[in-house]
Amino acid sequence: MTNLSIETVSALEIVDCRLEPTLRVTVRTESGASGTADVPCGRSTGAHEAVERRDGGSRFNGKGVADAVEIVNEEIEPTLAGRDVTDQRAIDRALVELDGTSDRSRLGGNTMTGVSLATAVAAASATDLPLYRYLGRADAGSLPVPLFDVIEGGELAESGLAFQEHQLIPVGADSFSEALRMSAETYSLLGDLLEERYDARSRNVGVEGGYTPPLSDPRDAFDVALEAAERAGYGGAFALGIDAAATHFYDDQTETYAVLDEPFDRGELVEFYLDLVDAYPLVSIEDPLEEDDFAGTAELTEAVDAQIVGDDLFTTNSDRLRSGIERGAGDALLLKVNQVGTLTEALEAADLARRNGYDIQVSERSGQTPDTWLAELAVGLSATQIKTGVTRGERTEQYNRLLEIERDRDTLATLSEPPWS
Ligand code: 2PG
Ligand code: MG
Repeated sequence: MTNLSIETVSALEIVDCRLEPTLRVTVRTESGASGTADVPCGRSTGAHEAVERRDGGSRFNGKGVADAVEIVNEEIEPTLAGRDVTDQRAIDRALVELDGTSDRSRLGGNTMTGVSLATAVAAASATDLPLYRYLGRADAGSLPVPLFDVIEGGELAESGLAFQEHQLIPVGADSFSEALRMSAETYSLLGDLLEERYDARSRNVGVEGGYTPPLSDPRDAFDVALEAAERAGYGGAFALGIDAAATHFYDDQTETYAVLDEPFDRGELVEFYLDLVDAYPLVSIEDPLEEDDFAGTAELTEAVDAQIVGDDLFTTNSDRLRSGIERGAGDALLLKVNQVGTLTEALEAADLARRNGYDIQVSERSGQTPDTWLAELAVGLSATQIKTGVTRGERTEQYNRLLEIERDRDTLATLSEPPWS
């Protein structure tokens, strides 16, 4: 045994920002170093994501993770004890083998994600490096550009909007701290503007801290967001993005999408996106079509002058990403570790994306905790973009960690250059 050997792996059932159970996993080494990671949970999940292990029954309305805790303590700890904590690949391979399923349903994608991430956090601590530096080795790049989900809809809020996220992107900022300040000023004025234009209840926020005005047309959301930017003195310094999360307003019986009053077929929805990009500074569209429509997504990617991000489309899965690359579907990968279940596989998907000219957007889940491994991962991976909602502590802690990294690392004081730069 070396002092980098894993001694214990343990888990605790905690709650996320929705007061729903999730896992906090701790890995300890023989040398006494330890690392803890919390597991995020999605709501608008993709059909091809790693399956979470949940208890069922009445406890926590079926969402408890007591079985997963037991799996960590009884099965995973004996499997990993004695292994080198810095050998992330071997540890993740052992988890995949121990699980033995293709969808991670035996151990649970949540269980595996927690152990995998806690291993990396413990390894960083054991080698005396900040996590972003450990993940990025010597060359952790510049800071990611943040996309702020300022107006919510879809599965994340009852605003009436079909698209899940309407994002403001501070494309005119020169540094992360400037991007954050510009966005904070604009977000605050957007609240005033929504109250003037609609009602005070518009200020209520959804799961990710974005406003929830009573709108049904995304163009109204764009107009008001751009006007807030003007008022803040940043006209032209913000672009727009959306996460359409189209699977969640797609009816597979009629093969139509419920975006506005009349349902759209695929061709009409593609036309709608093209019109939006013509009329607005819309530079990023996530999941424009239902999650298995590679052909339609490829058509749009080819036709539109905006980044097309695959979330439910790729589910951070190299096989699905490869299909997308072969067909020309999308040109950016949304990266969520718990979609695939291990850090190694997420990093492999990131590598594949990068080798094929796809940008990388590191992303939160709608169910988060204030754990900041996400911010570290974005920097460690040199991802050009991060999306992590807007307000609420579990989101703002990511921004605060990025501010610390910016301060600590002069060479990182520059912002990345996503495709729209
Ligand atoms: C998304 C995410 C996060 P969820 O669709 O991109 O914003 O939602 O975590 O619910 O899948
Ligand atoms: Mg999404």
